[in-house]
Amino acid sequence: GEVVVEPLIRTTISDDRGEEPRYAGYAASELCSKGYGIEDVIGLLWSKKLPSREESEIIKRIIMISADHGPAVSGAFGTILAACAGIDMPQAVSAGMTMIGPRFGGAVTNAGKYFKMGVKEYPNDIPGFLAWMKKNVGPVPGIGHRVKSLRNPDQRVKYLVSYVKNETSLHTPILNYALEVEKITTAKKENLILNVDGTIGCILMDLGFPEHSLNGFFVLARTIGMIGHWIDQNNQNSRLIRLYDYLINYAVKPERPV
Ligand code: Q5B
Repeated sequence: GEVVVEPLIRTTISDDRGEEPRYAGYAASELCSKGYGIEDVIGLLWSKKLPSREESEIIKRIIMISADHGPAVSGAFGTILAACAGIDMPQAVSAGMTMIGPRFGGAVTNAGKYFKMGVKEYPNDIPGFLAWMKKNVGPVPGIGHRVKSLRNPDQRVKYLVSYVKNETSLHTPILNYALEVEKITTAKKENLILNVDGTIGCILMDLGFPEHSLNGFFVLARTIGMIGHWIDQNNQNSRLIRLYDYLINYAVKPERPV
C-alpha cells in the first residue's frame, strides 16, 4: 500500500522547487528586473510582506546606518581579534557576532517589545513605565550609550528620527513614546539617550515587523561591517594581537611559596 510520510519541516517563506527561488511567492529575478532592492527581499523573507516604497526607503536607511561603528565596539573588535589570529572569514565574523547581545547591538528586539508595552500599559505614565522596567527587566533596552550623550548626540539616531518623522508618512506611536522616555532618562543622566538599538527597534515595530525579527536588522547590517574589518586586517597582514601588560590590571595575589 501507499506509505504516508509526515513532513520533517514546514516552511512558509520561500520555495525553490520551480525554475528559481520565490520569496513569499515572488520570483527573485522578477524582483530584480522590476527594480526592487535588498530591503524588499528582507520584507518578504522576514515578514512575508512586500514593503511599500516608503517603507523600503526606511529599511534601507536602517541597514546603512547600522552597518559599522568603527573598530572599538565589541562586535568589530571580536572580529579583528580573530582576524589577527589567522581565523577564516566565517569564523572571525561569527566571533564578532557572538558579542551581539543585551548590552551591545542585541537590544533592538527588547526595545521594540518594551516600548510597545509602554504605549499600551503606561500610555500617559512614563515614570510608571520606568518603575516597572526597573523592577522587572533592569536597564531599559534601547536606552543608554557608552560614549554618546546629550552633549555628544548620536547623529545616526538624529538622522533616522528626523527622516522618518519629516520625510515619511509613517505613524510612529512607539518611537514617539521612546522619545518621551528619553526626556526623563536624560534628565537623570546625560548618556541615557535613546540609542541606535532603541531607535531602530521602535521604527521597525512601528513598521509592523514581527517582534522577534528585530535583532535581525542589527545582525544583518553589522555583518557588513564585520566582513569589512576582516578584509581590512587581512589586507594589512595584521599580526597576532597580545595585550600589553599595561592594558591589564593584574589584581592578583602576590607570589607566595606553596
Ligand atoms: N543605566 C549601553 O552603559 C550600556 C541604563 C541605565 C536605566 C538603562 C547601557 C545599557 C541598555 C542596553 C542597550 C544597546 C551598556 C547600546 C549598541 C550599538 C552601538 C555600540 C557603540 C554600535 C552602556 C551606569 C549607570 C547605572 C545603570 C544606569 C545604564 N543604562 N538605567 N536604563 N538603559 N543599555 N544596548 O555607560 O546608578 O550608576 O548603578 O545596558 O540598549 O550597542 O557604539 O558602542 O553601533 O556599535 O557602560 O551603538 O546603557 O553604563 O551599564 O555601567 O551603567 O547608568 O543602572 O546606574 P554604560 P553602566 P547606577 S547601542
